[in-house]
Amino acid sequence: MATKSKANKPVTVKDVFKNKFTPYTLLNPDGTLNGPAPDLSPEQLQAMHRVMVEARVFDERAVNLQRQGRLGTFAPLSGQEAAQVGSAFALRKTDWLFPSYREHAACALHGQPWLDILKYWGGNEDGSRVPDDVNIFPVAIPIATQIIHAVGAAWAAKIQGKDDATLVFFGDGGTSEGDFHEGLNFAGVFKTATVFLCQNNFYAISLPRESQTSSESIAQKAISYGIEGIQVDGNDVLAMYQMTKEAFDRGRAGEGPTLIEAQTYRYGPHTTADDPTRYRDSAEVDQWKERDPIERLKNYMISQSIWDDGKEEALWEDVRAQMAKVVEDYEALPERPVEEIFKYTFEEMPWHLEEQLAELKDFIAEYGNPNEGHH
Ligand SMILES: Cc1ncc(C[n+]2csc(CCOP(=O)(O)OP(=O)(O)O)c2C)c(N)n1
Repeated sequence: MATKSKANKPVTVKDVFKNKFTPYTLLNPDGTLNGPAPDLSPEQLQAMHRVMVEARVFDERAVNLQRQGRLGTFAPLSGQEAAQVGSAFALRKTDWLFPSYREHAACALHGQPWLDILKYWGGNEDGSRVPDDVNIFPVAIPIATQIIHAVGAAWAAKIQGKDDATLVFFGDGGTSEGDFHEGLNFAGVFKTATVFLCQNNFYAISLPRESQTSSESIAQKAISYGIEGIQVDGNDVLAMYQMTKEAFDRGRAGEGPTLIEAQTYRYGPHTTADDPTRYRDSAEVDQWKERDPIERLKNYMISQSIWDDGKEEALWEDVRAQMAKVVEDYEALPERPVEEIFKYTFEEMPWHLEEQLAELKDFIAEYGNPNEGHH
């Protein structure tokens, strides 16, 4: 797992690229390091830790709300916090983030309010409206479509003479889509400042990674597009930050894009509509929990004497109160009219949507609103 650094030189993407089929780990589960620490202040480490805890608590609350019929379908991320927070921490405010549907931690870190994320999953159209000064694209449900958007945006920035980068998230399943191929190919040719962040959580819903592709790794796919691809321990927030930061630096300098395969795991179901016990063993889940990303950073901060058990306890308490308020605010929102789900794609509603809306209204008149109670 570990990649030793020579002398005291920080390990670079190039070093890791040489042993491209071995995931790079900097921070071990017990909190020890395999090389020099990245340049992060105690406050920055604590900020990373806080967002990871926020994401974990948000997840718990959102799944419970869904189970109680108080929220629509939800895609939990627990277990994948480090892959998202480590990489998104390397973004500058002016860089653009392109999420799929599971990147709540990355989005919150880059400035999207938790309440908006909850609104999205509650079917409230406002949840797709990102604040003006926050550079995040709307959630992409069609797999891998966001990849080409991210390349286009980075190319546009390059044409405009800006050194803004783009970070795009997708899963191991997303790499089987044509958009993945087109995006990486284009980015390689035009040397866009794009980081392709594959969170390989080893399943695309129920389909295991081995059945997804016969490639030995996802990272090696980069080679065919003439770009660098690396495997990183996705439960190691420091390795994720270090590699993404360097990939951005090279991208901004015109040296092209990077594919990062972050090996991680989702503890929960694909979405609340999925039952993972039908396709995976609980022993496998337990094994990954021993490499928990939040525990790992906590252990490191304690070893650096910048954290302690008391602070940890107070943090969880504070975050639980924060998320309780988010849920309270969400549930206090006025109910939205059903027309809204038909409204925002076309300036004028086409005939087939008008027909569907009329049908829905008839249904509600006869049977009541199935969405009642959702905000
Ligand atoms: C183009 C397209 N095909 C199929 C689906 C249905 N679908 C939703 S999620 C998913 C699996 C995606 O797995 P992966 O890319 O590994 O991402 P993960 O959910 O594990 O993060 C599929 C097939 C979809 N949303 N879009």
